[in-house]
Amino acid sequence: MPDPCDVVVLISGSGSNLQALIDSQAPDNPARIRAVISNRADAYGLQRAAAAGIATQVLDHKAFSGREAFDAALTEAIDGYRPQLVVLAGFMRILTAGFVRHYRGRLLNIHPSLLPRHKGLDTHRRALEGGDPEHGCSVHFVTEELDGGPVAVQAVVPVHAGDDVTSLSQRVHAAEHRIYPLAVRWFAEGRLRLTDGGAMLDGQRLPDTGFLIRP
Ligand code: NHR
Ligand code: GAR
Repeated sequence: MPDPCDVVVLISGSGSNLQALIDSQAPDNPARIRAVISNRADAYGLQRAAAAGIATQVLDHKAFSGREAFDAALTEAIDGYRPQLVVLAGFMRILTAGFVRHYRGRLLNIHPSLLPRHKGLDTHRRALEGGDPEHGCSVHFVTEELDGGPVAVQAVVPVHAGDDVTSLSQRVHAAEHRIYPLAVRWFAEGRLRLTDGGAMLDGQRLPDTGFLIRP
């Protein structure tokens, strides 16, 4: 068994991806969620964490003079737990270059699209309006380029005739809840890492899609 991998999870909302990560904790999984930090006091994910006995903290970005000050406080809060991995799970604040550099190679995000398609917000609506035959989600290492870091895992879901944002986002969410625990576990096991050449799994360079999962 590898050493435990301490994880801090950042959230802003419902925390269903956090729940999937909590549910994936098991004796044979080295990932250990040590703390959950939210920029919103009303994030439901804080209740999920508390119910699982995980430490929680709220850092309201509106209480800071700007992004640099918020990210400095966030860094201090995170580093208090000395994590090997920081996971963005529906965290809705863009992070400064300094923050991203500090956690280079140990910062993952899940994004609700097949990157590099549909970076940014409102991805399900854009996939529908673009007539995309397929949509999905991507786990990627966070770099200074917003939603542009190397992809670790990607899951494809079909777009069905008659889909609306609700039905499509539900299908994507179900896929998110499969691939985020998988990616976090691979990282915790030392199998997934970021190098100057991109994301690697078991010593092999991953393709631009990351490890690709099709329906
Ligand atoms: N930070 C950096 N530097 N790089 C990334 O790749 C990041 C990041 C911070 C968050 C998640 C991302 C997503 O998966 C993420 C990736 C928030 C926004 C945004 O516009 C965009 C992308 C993502 C998260 N946030 C607004 C802001 O002004 C606030 C929006 C809101 O509060 O609803 O920060 O999509
Ligand atoms: C997820 O769909 C995640 O991909 C997305 O927010 C949702 C959070 O759900 N992330 C972003 O849009 C980041 N900008 P959750 O709180 O239930 O995990």
